[in-house]
Amino acid sequence: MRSVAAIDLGATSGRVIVGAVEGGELRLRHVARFPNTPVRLADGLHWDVLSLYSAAMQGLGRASREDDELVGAAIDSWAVDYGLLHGARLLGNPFHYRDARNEAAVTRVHAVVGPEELFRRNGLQHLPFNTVFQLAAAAAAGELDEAEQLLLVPDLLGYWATGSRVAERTNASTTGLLRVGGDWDVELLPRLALRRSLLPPVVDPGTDLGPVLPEVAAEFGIADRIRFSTVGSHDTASAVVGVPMADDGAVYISCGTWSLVGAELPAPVVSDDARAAGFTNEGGVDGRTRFLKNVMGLWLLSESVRAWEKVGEQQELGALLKQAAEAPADVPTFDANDPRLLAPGDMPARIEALLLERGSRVPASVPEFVRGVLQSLANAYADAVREIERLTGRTVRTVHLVGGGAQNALLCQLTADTVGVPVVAGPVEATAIGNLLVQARTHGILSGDLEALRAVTARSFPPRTYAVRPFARG
Ligand code: LFR
Repeated sequence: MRSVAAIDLGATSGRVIVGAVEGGELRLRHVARFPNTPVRLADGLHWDVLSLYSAAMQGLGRASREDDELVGAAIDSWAVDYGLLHGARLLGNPFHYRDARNEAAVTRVHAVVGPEELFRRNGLQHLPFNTVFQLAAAAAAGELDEAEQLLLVPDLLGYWATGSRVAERTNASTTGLLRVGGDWDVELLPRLALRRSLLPPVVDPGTDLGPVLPEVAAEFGIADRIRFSTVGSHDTASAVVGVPMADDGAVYISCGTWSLVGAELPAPVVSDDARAAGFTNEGGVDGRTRFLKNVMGLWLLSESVRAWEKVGEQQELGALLKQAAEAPADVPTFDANDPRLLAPGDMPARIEALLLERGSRVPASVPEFVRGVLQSLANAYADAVREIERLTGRTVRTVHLVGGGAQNALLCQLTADTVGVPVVAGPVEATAIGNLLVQARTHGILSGDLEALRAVTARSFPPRTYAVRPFARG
């Protein structure tokens, strides 16, 4: 039975997962998991992209040695970040999108192309780290002078593995430089003093990138039969493929470091209303539109835990969540989308400052604090769902919550209670599953449209449903 491997890189960890289809069901085999630890240097916050590449290729080598029938591999990761190349040489470590340098660059870009025009062209929610702003910061620092080509993170690793240079479409759609539903914005590029040649050709998910290079195969012990192809290389695009939603009454929350709250639409919505509400139109697999909003996500918790650990208070998240479920329900809440929560740093202090600013009391205990964070996220989800209904005219009857957050029972329950519709939780590995399903289709292991692929997910990974609790809504 032929199988394929997903290399799925998240903001805090990466994994290699092999998938095979057996009796119409997708079976997963977890082969490798490795940390993704950003490094702060004098010039800013960076990704350790060489470690990620090396760990991913080692994982793939192991996967191919353990499974004679492994035929393919594909990479997905978070969006917007990129490496610059001169010839084959990487020019410095890629910057992390949470680096503070983008703020000043926003003003410079907006002086050339205002926010309204930018949204009409690229359909994106304004996020200060969209590649278009990062490139303005890079240009100001002289980093583009020597650069011949830009490759987004999954495309960069794919290039190292195969020698093929492409820009996979779903991830390219997050740069701000792709016309909504189209190709590179060749009219905008010169206005921003960006060379067209910096950007490689755009390809769709499901494109063959060729076999692993012989020297890479030898270095990492990867079988030379393995061919790389593109999938929804933006992790969120793969996650949306992995959501077992079946009709227009469903929205999804892809919940990990970020929570992406959205609907899948046949075409973009670039109305002023959508822009004002902070919605994005990212490119989906098979030409679908991911109409969604970035909500701050579990970053609020992971960054709080990091702050507590720094002062010597070890907090085990599992135990904390149990205690949080027993904390009183009327916890103080804050705006989870406040941009001041985006950067790394002391999260509990910033959250307390937000609470004080709005005249709220500060939580009396860590469990109460955690419950306050989760309730604030649930409030932000409910607002986003109401906006989706208003902007698309759809009536939402189900929320599918996928990704790591699907394991967080308290978050799922608070979301059901606050949005006021049942939450269908899982699969946890929706991103890797979406990656594997699209690859399986590319290799002829599966066939059909996204609905057919989602039916495989629904059969293979029974979800857990959280009903709305009577009287729980505030
Ligand atoms: C989620 C994600 C989001 C993107 C953010 C930054 O992992 O890819 O979709 O907005 O990370 O790249």
